[in-house]
Amino acid sequence: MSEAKKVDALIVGAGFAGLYLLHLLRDKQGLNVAVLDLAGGVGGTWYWNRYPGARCDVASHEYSFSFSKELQQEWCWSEKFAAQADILKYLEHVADRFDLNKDIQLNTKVNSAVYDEVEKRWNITTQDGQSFSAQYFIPATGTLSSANIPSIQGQDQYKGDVYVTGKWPAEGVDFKGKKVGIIGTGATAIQVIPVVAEQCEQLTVFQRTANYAAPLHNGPMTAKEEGDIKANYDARRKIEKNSFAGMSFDSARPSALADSPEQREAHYQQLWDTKGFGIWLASYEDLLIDKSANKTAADFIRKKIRERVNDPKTADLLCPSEDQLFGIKRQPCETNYFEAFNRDNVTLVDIKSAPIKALTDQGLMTEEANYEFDILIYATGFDAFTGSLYKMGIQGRDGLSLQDYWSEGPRTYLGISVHGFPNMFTVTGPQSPSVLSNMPVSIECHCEWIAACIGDMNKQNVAEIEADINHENNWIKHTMELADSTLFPQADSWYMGANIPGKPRVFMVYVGGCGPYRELIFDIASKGYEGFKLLSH
Ligand code: NA7
Repeated sequence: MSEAKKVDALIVGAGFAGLYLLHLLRDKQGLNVAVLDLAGGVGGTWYWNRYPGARCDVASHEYSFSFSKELQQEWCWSEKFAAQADILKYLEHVADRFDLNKDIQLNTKVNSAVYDEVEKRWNITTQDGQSFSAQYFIPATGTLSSANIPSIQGQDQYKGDVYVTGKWPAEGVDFKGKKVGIIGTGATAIQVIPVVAEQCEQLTVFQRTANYAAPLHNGPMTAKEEGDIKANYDARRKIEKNSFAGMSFDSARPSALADSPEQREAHYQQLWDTKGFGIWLASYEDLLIDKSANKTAADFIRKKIRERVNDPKTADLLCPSEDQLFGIKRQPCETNYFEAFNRDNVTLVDIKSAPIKALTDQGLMTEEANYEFDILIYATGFDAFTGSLYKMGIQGRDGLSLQDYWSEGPRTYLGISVHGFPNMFTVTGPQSPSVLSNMPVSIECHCEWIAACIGDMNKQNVAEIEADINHENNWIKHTMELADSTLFPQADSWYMGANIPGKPRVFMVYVGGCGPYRELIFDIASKGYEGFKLLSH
């Protein structure tokens, strides 16, 4: 093993978060920073998720950095909702424009990150035998970056090609003349299915749970729209930062139950016709709190699905059941998803009533029938929040592993810091707004807080900052109480860790909203980092 390379901060991940943090710490504070990433290029999520139809459901001008006015004026988005290739190009441009690549090591897997209590530094080792010593260790590994491939009997028997949406090959896949099977009907599959259906000979969709998806309304970005956005960026960014979800929707109406059925129908219809996430995040304030209010939106969407799917039996299967609440799983946005099932070459198979028994050499066997295909796609989601963190062998004080400390669910203070893991910051970590928000807004918020904190520590000659255990406990309690005041914890969702066998079922997101959260954490910083223990050199 070579001698450890000494840096002030070591960041893992070169997506939105890693790129911005590198810029903040290196260029604004003159620190010595290294970024490591397993991928062969920058981009994080947008490097890996190259599957057909991959696109962001947040408007392109909102799903972008706000920190550089020049950058946001220079960059032109070609579509209202950017495709994966465009977002990747944007992030590559950011890396070039701010000269970030020289401090990013790609194709580098972190094997361990261990805190040395005597030296008060993190020792990080990589699979290729490098070692680093860093005062600050910052996992910026993303919340949905560890693909979940379910364990199914006979997986090694299947002789066809297998692809996982979250690890899609850069060279693409040729579906021409192929029979394709896809497992999953979540937000990802809902993007994949209509695109692959047009390219392949036959597509069989294995659905366990139907989803409430709403039309995305993508299209080319017109010169007028771009001009209006660029003329008003400052005001728009302010609205995003102060909003609940980091997006600039009009305010939700107070209560679905207070409106008449006609008013409600008109309101839902208007959102359905114009805004992807609108019906979920900007329709009614009680939608995700009150079951009766929730049912009004659920009924509306079921009706819309039935209007779009020709075969009544298929439509029934594609409609979420009456006991499935709307929006407590992440609402997918779609383009021609429901129409894909009107095609002659697409078949929907219900694997709730007849579950998958095994993969066979030619395809898949359910409790009812056999299906054959040349290509199998897993669109089966992610081990959210903790998956990528646990792969890095993180150990804090007394050699305690993060995995052991979190054995009953993630524990953080403010979603940024973990007791027993000093000088480690979790960007958009559990118990922060994170995945229930427009990620770049939450990422910028955390990166700016972390950079300001490191700047303050250096000015005050502080060697160590660590979350106090009582404050950590109180934060967990607070986030749980907030979640319990909503319907969110009632779903078997990845927000709850419910999609991964054996994972503790704990709601992992702060639902107090981006704006109030931002105010709160910067207020805590301004009060001398209330709830943290600071130790001088
Ligand atoms: P999701 O939303 O977790 O969806 C995964 C899908 O895969 C969902 O339909 C699951 O059915 C299905 N699934 C998972 N495991 C199995 C097994 N073992 N058998 C059958 N079906 C299974 O992941 P996505 O990638 O679509 O979206 C995740 C986020 O990425 C998205 O919200 C965006 O923020 C980006 P289930 O519903 O569990 O019955």
